Amino acid sequence: MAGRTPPAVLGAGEVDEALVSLDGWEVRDGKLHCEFVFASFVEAFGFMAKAALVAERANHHPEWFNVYRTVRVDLTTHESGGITERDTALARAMNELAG
Ligand code: HBI
Repeated sequence: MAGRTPPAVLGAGEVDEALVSLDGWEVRDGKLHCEFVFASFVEAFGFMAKAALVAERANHHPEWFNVYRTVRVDLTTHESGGITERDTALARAMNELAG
């Protein structure tokens, strides 16, 4: 949101700690990365639609790539220049949406 102070970049220890409870996520190229595989394209796209609403509400948006029933997601906070609690929060919300 305009005027918000960019959140602090998490240290490696803080990211590792968050990853313990973020099933399927890892750090790749300095971003939180996950590959979701759904039963069908419609399931994958439904997930993306729901995640888009969560992202828009938080004004924090994923980098993602969809092919058929796979959705690859990379999360980073551009304005902070690294992984922040905004990314771990969105990752957590995505895991909940994916079931
Ligand atoms: N999404 N992932 C991500 N990282 C950002 O830094 C970011 C964003 N969405 C919107 C946003 N920043 C805005 O707050 C700024 O572009 C103004």
